[in-house]
Amino acid sequence: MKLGIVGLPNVGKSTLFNSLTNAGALAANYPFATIDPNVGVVAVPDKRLKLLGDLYNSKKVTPATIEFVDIAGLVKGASKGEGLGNQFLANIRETDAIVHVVRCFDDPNVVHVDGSVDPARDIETINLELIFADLEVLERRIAKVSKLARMDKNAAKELEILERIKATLEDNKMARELEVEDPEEKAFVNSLDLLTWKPVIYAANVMDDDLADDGASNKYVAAVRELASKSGSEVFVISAQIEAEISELDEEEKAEFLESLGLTESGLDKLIAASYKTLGLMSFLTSGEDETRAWTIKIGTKAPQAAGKIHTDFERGFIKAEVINYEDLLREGSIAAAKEKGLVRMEGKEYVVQDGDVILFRFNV
Ligand SMILES: Nc1nc2c(ncn2[C@@H]2O[C@H](COP(=O)(O)OP(=O)(O)OP(=O)(O)O)[C@@H](O)[C@H]2O)c(=O)[nH]1
Ligand SMILES: [Mg+2]
Repeated sequence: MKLGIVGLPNVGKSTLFNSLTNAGALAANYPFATIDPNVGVVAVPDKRLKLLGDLYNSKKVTPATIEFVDIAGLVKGASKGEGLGNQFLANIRETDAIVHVVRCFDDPNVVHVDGSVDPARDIETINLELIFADLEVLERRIAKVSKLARMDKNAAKELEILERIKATLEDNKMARELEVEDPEEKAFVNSLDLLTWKPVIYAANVMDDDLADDGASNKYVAAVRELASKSGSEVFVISAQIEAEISELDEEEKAEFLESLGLTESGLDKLIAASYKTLGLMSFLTSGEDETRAWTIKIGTKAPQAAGKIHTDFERGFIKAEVINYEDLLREGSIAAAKEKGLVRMEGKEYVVQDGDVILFRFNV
């Protein structure tokens, strides 16, 4: 999973990015790969992994990961070259979702590019720039496809969809507001990598005081929530500054610090929960002496396709899956004990994998 971070300049994107990549690396003792200073890989915190790894005496425990991409802030007119322009948007075209950081804190020491804090206006500014960037992509594509459309039925169909998206954007709406039911059409729109087609998760960046009640008494957060609810988007409240402090702590200190703030989870935990929810994702686990590992799949994935996440051979040669619920396994203390109680099920091709399933795939190639 890959997430791109957008927002106005100086709203806390890099502060958040740095603390997430730092914390994610620390929390699971996973060496985050800095592919590029602005791309970070974060381990998905999952308490089940360590316990399961201990049970199997695994040599290695591998968490699921999320890749974050941090880009420079956009300003009004970015598509026309204002500020640093929108040259960096290409870096987030190939992401699964957009994290839109919105400033919801007052601080006279931190300059706001538009002179005041106003989430509704700020969100609109960014959304418009994303719309303009997508329009450029569409116009180029339309120019190419329209030449073919007279001769080719497929191209004609593509042109029709492209025109429909263009009209939506010209109406100042995000592409994702367009209803696309047909799976083939959907796949085509997906392939365009339009920024406004991707789901968005709003990160409301607040002062530490606003964390305990989840931003309930912050009027800026209320404005973000109102806007987000119109498009059914997730909002999560964070303090990038606090997150930066949390990222310096070890697990135990982190728990204490969170408690002192009246919190049960960090911003990273919230962001991951919001992204899994937005993208309809869940995890299953595999465990053995060599490795215990978490795998991310879409909710509703059947056993052979889940196996294919591990290796294409597993999907091709799928025979069956030996499945046990994580909690059952932990309670029984070993797979042998669980088998005796009949808690290990043999599942076939039609089995829909559940969150927290521990699976051993049987395959033949
Ligand atoms: N008070 C306060 N200041 C913050 C918070 N988050 C970030 N800042 C400050 O805001 C300034 C800008 O933060 P950055 O994270 O660099 O902002 P950015 O969004 O990456 O900005 P660009 O890269 O210019 O687009 C820094 O001085 C941060 O210390 C916060 O939660 N509270
Ligand atoms: Mg930055």
